[in-house]
Amino acid sequence: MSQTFYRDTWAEVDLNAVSHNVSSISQLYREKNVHVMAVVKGNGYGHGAVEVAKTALGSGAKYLAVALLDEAIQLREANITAPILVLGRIRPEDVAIAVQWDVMITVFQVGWLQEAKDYLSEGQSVQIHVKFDTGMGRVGLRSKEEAALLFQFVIEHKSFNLHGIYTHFATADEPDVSFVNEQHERFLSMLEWLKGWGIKAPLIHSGNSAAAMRFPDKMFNVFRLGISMYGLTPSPAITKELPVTLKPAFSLKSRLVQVKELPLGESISYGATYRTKESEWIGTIPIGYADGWLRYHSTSGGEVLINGDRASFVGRICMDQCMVRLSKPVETGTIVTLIGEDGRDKITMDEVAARLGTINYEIPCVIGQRVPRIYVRK
Ligand code: PMH
Repeated sequence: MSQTFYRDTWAEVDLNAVSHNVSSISQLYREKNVHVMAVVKGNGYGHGAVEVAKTALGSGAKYLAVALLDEAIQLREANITAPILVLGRIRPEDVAIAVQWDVMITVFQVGWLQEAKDYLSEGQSVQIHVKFDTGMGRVGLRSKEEAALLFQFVIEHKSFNLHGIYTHFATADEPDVSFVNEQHERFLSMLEWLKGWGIKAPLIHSGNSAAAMRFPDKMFNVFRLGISMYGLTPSPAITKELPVTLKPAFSLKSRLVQVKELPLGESISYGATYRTKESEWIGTIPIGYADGWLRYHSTSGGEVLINGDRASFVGRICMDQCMVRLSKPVETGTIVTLIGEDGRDKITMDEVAARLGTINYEIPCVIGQRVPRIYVRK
């Protein structure tokens, strides 16, 4: 849902780009029975969870994944009926809420199962995906001893319904593939060992975007597609070897609210850190750090596009506004592209991420809720 808004700054999310990305990546598996689990945690990496989820499902994804139970409920409240997996640990006392909303959960601790059991009533059962930590060091079963205890408990208690087994790669986006191979081998050996016990799950998954695009032979029957569904590359180091052309879905736009000519030596913004070096045209943009547009954009050489021309931030970024130096006067109300294409030039998410010394994932996630997302189909 595009909300009503009264400000001149917005994020434009191209749902056709999402659709294109999901279908092109699925195409890599067209002859195989491998399905997409669309990862829409963190409000769909800042793009809008509900809209992206609906688009992904409409483009062939079969499952959804989120980090939190709250995020799963948000999708259910939007009448999304596809299977949803919560990737993070939910509280044992909330297990009946997961059942009530028909949400699958991630488990990896026998103690958790023992506690959660008491919160399920007679006849109630919850769908679980058991997570193995094969090298990410975040959450998951680390050893066969731990796994034996957990699976023994699952076998003995009908209230836990094994629906999936999975793991997560730490380095699938790096040129050196040795650690991916190691994690894959560890996971295979766990699966083999479980098979010896007669334990099988309908869904087995390990891959994220990078793995799904680079290592099709390592995928099981599902992969969890996050960043590249949004049209972004998992890491600049592997961009060239990707087998699909991704279309970025997210642009960030605003409109100039004031344009003025300042004579030599005038100062701009808090601290008066910038002084005009000659007579300069200065434009004011209504976005600031309360929108997630951090002050660092102005101290790290950040630029925007205006009528296809680049303009640099000058002076400190304020809470709700910031200033750029224009090469020539333009009309108040002219569109400013902070992320995305404008005519002959574009500012990519990777450019913005590099400016902040971070990764593209972080950028749309931190664009605040105060910035409305508007949905387009280009
Ligand atoms: N599966 C799990 C368990 C994840 O944590 C993530 C992304 C994905 C799949 C999707 O990965 P992709 O976006 O690379 O395709 N998780 C995170 C994270 O926790 N920090 O950055 C990305």
